[in-house]
Order: sequence, then C-alpha cells, then structure tokens
Amino acid sequence: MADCAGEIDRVARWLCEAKSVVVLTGAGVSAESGLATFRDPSEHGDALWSKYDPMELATIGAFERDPELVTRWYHWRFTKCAEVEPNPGHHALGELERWLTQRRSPEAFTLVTQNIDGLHQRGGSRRVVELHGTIHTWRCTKTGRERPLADVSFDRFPVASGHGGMMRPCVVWFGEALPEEALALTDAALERCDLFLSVGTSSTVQPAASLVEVARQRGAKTVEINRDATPITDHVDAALPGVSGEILPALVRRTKELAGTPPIADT
Ligand code: BV8
Repeated sequence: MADCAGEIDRVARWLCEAKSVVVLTGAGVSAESGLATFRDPSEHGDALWSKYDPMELATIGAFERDPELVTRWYHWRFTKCAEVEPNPGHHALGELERWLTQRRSPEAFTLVTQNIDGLHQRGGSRRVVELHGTIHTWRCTKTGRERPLADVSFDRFPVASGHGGMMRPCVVWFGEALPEEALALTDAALERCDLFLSVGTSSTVQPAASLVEVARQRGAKTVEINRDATPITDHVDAALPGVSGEILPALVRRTKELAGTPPIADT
C-alpha cells in the first residue's frame, strides 16, 4: 500500500473539504470478510457453488427454470453471510459516515451498495442504499408479500409461500428493474455530492457502473479503490490500487489527522 500513500493523502484532503460524499461499493468490499465475489466465485466459494457462474444464477430466467437450484444458492449465500463478520473496510466506512455527518450534516454521506449481504449495516453504516436489494428479506412470487429471512423456513426447496407462490429473495436479478426508491435516493445523493468513491466493484454492471460518470458530470471529484484495474480506473481523478480492508482504514485515519480530529472510538 506504500505506493498509494501519496494518493491516500490527496483523497484525505478532498474528504476534509467535501460537503457531501457518495460511496458506491461492490462485492470486493466483502471479499476480506470471506464472501465470494461475482468475478472470483472460486475465491471463498465452495466446491459445489464455485462451479456455477453467479451471473447465470442471479437471473429471473434461472429461477423460473430451476427454482430449487437458485433457492439453494441463496440459502448457501445467506448462511455464509451469517458465518462471516464485517471487515475493517466496512467499519471504516461506518466511521467515515459518523465523522462526516457529525461535522457537517446528515446528508454529508451516503453509502450506495450493490451488495445484498448486510455487512455494511453490521459494520456500523446507517445511511445505506441497497441498490440491488437484500438477501435478508424474501417475498412471495404471487402476492409480493415480504417476510424477514428469519420467518422463512427452508425445510424444503423451493420454498412454498403458503399463498400459491414460492418465496424468492428481495434482490434485483439481471433483467429486473432496480427499486424506484433506491434509484431516487441515489440520484438525490449524486445531485448534492462533490466527492464520489467507487470501492471494490468491477464497474461492469449497469446502471450502477454509470454512477461515477453521473457524479463527474455533476462536478464531483471521483476516486476508485479497487484491487484490480476496471473500466473506470483510467477515468477517475484518483485511483488507489489495493484491498479496501487496508486502504479504507488508512484513508479515514489520514482524513482525521489532517482535520485534527481524534478518531471516534470504534463502537
Ligand atoms: C436493469 C443482486 C433494466 C443479486 C446483482 C445498460 C443499462 C441498464 C441495464 C443494462 C445495461 N447494459 C446491460 C444491462 C443489463 C444488466 C447488466 O448490467 N449486465 C451486465 C452483465 C452487462 N443490468 C441489469 O440487468 C440490471 N437491471 O438494468 O434493468 C430494466 C428496467 C425496467 C424494467 C426491466 C429491466 C440489474 C443489475 C443487478 C443485478 N443483480 N446482484 C445477487 O447479488 O445475487 S448484480 C451483482 O453483480 C452485484 O450486485 C454486483 O452489482 C455485480 C457484481 O459486481 P461487483 O459487485 O463489482 O463484483 P465483481 O465480482 O464483479 O467485482 C469485484 C471487484 O472487487 C473486482 O473488481 C475485484 O478486483 C475487486 N476486489 C476483490 N477483492 C477486493 C477488491 N477490491 C478491493 N478490496 C478487495 N479486498
């Protein structure tokens, strides 16, 4: 990480001056907690599921063709979510939210995530927009009635809803529209933001991958924190190569040093 110390310093200064920050995260932020990403399913995957392509399974077509397989895949994914903990990258984003909203206003920070795992909330983030839904709520395919995961029994697959349909996770599958409210909250946050950070995402899934360009067109500075290069790496104002579990804590520490504020004790 030594090679991006200068960039961390530069972005930390931007964070000190920013009036409103939007952070977009992807599966890479949860990788250090032990959850497989979409592009590296074998990493933290398991023998059974790592041979499936998540991009093929996370579709309405796959669920309609084989509801048992897709339901079992989400059942495996949420059991993994329950087994893992937020990592230092999640905690750093929670700390940054508290620091910025206390220094300025509640709207000084918005976290927009593509992740459905709920680890940001467990890591202390409160202002979270779940652009692609959540694995922690399921709904009946017939009535649309939602239930928390804890109220869904997985004693057989697929799961009958009891109202003539099946239970499916409240996630956005490929080919499905994103939730109106999440889109509206994201657009409002982009309208007021002057600093946009893209963290742990391959920037390949639309429309999430276009948010950085929307922010730039609206006058925001743009930053990428990612382990590998992506289609936006050459187009952002600052690119910090590396893992978010190291870079985000270092960035928040440096921001507070520059602002002269003691770090908020991690709750
Ligand atoms: C829609 C939920 C329209 C489910 C997911 C243009 C405009 C609009 C749509 C499209 C378009 N072009 C194409 C489309 C269709 C499609 C799409 O984008 N296809 C892609 C493949 C081209 N988009 C859609 O279908 C969207 N719907 O637009 O609907 C519509 C309108 C009206 C009516 C009907 C329809 C819906 C997209 C959402 C799909 N659902 N997830 C679930 O999770 O099971 S997407 C899912 O995959 C994730 O949510 C995420 O968004 C995506 C994976 O991306 P990443 O999060 O970036 O993860 P990935 O593994 O790819 O990358 C990880 C990165 O982390 C890597 O770069 C790696 O280097 C890095 N990394 C790894 N470890 C670390 C790290 N970085 C830092 N630290 C580390 N430790």
